[in-house]
Amino acid sequence: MKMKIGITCYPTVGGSGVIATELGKFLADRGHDIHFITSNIPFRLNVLHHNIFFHQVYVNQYSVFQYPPYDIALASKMAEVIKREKLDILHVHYAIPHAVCAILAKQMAGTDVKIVTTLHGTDITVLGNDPTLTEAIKFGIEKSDAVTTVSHALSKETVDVIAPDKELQVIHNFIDEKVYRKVDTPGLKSAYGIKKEEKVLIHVSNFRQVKRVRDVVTVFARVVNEVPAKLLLVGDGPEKTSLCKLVKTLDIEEKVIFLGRQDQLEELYSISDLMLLLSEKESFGLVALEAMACGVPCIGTNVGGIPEVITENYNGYICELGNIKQISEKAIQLLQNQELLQQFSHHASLTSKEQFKSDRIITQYEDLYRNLLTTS
Ligand code: GMT
Repeated sequence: MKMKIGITCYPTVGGSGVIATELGKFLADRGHDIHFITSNIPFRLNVLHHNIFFHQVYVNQYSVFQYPPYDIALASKMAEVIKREKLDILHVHYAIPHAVCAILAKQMAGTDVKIVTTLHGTDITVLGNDPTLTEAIKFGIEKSDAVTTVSHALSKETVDVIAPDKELQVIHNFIDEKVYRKVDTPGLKSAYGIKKEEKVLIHVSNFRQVKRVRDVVTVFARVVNEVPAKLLLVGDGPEKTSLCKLVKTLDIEEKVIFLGRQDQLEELYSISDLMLLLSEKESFGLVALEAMACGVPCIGTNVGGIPEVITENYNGYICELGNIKQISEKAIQLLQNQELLQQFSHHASLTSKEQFKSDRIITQYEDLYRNLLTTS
């Protein structure tokens, strides 16, 4: 059954936008009509597909309003698209504002479009604890026709923080295996000044405080005392300036390469030996899965959904949050053992191909949509 599916997400760089966009692309490949309803073209929507459509939400600023009415403009655009395109499903990413807007839009449109909400983390782990928003998040979850979370850990946290009267279905994240795979990168290492004998550690994030990039740098400072290595720091965000200072203080400026935001991540992963994801909040950790798909083992913290992606002593290690000594020792031990490193690298790519196979995960979303349409 071919479905007409609307998708709303934040179109900016970020895991939730990536998942929403990739899901739309995969569903379009399966013959469904996909309608993105977003404030800007999602950054990963970089293909021309005859059944992918984009409906832009315009938010005008009026002097009588203190704040631009994004939520109302979005709900209004959603209602317009639901009616005109006869949407079967509206799949929104984030409970607020998107689920709440979708519920309002459904009422405006007066159709029986089914609303699916996917929770990605920040909407629960940060906003869920803000008393000014709790009731709106609960409402968005309970009034959706179906709600998914990207990990078991996030489901548990949603129940603990919001206690919604709603079943939550876990559908893990996925990556596009055609993009994320080990690729040939002739000359890339030497272009970055990385010597043959040096190991490459990588961290990718938006450099927010929750990502604990300071821990990444501090761990690396210990690693580089024992193993010739370079650290690639990919991304940008509020912590960048203080990180540059830390790198200087630790006297490792020659060893750390700040790359800023990058697009061709598969090439950077392909020259890396180890990823560090040491966050204090992480509902899934999509970058760990991307790295693993390119054969890079990961060390992550025992936080949120990270242990659902990284398996201890198989494709990496799970360490205590902030335990610099433990994390550094594990990293050094792995980087000094070429045989183990190769084994973990092989396991990492197996994990992405088997446990998080995109085909299987897209089918889980398709089944969810179909069930909603056939059981109503
Ligand atoms: O991690 C971020 O700061 C971005 C955030 C987002 O909303 O895009 O990522 C969240 O969703 C991703 C996709 O499901 C997950 O892989 C990330 O773990 C999650 N981030 C947090 O939970 C902090």
